Amino acid sequence: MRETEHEEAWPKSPPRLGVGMVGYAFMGAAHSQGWRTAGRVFDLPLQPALAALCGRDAAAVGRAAQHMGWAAAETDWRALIARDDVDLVDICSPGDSHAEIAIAALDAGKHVLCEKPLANTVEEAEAMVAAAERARARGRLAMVGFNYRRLPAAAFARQLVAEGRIGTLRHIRVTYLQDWLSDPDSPLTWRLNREKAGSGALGDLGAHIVDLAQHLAGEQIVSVSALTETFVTERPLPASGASGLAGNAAVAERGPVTVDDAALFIGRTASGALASFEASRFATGRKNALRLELNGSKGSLAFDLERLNELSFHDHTEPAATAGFRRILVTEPEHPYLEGWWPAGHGLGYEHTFSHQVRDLTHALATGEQPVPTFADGLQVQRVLAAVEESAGKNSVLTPVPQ
Ligand code: SOE
Repeated sequence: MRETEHEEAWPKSPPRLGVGMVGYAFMGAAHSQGWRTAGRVFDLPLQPALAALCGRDAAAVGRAAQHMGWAAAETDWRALIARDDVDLVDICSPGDSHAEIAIAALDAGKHVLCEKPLANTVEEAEAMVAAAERARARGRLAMVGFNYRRLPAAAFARQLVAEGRIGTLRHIRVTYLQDWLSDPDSPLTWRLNREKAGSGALGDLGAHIVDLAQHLAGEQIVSVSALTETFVTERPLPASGASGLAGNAAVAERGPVTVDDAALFIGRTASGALASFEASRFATGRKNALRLELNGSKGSLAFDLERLNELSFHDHTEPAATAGFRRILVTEPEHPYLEGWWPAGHGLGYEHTFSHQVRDLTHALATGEQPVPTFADGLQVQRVLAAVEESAGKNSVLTPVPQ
């Protein structure tokens, strides 16, 4: 086959996008899956190259790099940012590192993808937004990784709301429930330390449901009233070799839990709709149960992460005799993101949201358009979380019931 025929048959590979990632635990593994897979499913305008993985423990990060498909390993994020083969820095480390790494990477001329929540404080998030604005003037872009926006069912729900299919929004009702901390002898990990994590269930799970609710509704939460609780106030230190077994933990040194175990808050949206949110790590039996319902004047939508290929839709304009919630199987080629995957009915999973995140991010980088959610979107979520903590601190929401 002559050279030109070959080129026409097999288009050239798209330009390389060198990625450097900080952190290799759960989110690092999930993001690696997205970076490895997206270019094999979608026609990306940039081809991600897993250039380098960064972690403090040289042996552990070396093993993780080999296992997850990264070409090199670094033990200092500053060295990662300085690499010429890294065009984008993906931050999958605990929240206390997000601001320092993102600002340094943007100022060094790299694009940035930062895991949620954007930062541990509003002040840090504001500094990150300023850095993103500086960088955008130089053609470098930043995005925050609220991956649940990229579930096909969630993206399709947003389309239906935007088309007016549920009419005027009246209610948002969303919960995100896990139970991995319900054992009081589970060790005191970084997620239970305010300096490392910023907050507990509120920032970890609450950030997701605030962003997702606002994204689907197409409007923001403007006021809240809240309760938070720490059910278990101290736990065995991991260094003491404690396990989840009561016997070992009984002798292990214990340390204080300095974040919330659960948050419960209500709020109003800009249009006056009422919203309720619940985030807990103590909902025994619920493993990763994000459930959302929007009620409007013309209909309702409901979603359950444990049935993530489905969206329930009630069209209230239908005759009552035949109306009711019906299940939409969100696997048709015309549904968001499905064009790259399997025929109708074969279904996707949690991990696919990270490939969708890479697809959208690479398209934005290639065209120079701002990827969403932006750091400013992340800052707005941080402000909602801060208002929740302020309200919970006042305990203003509780009126004693006369006994
Ligand atoms: C918490 O356990 C967690 O890992 C969150 O940090 C992630 O953002 C969520 O997608 C799954 O649960």
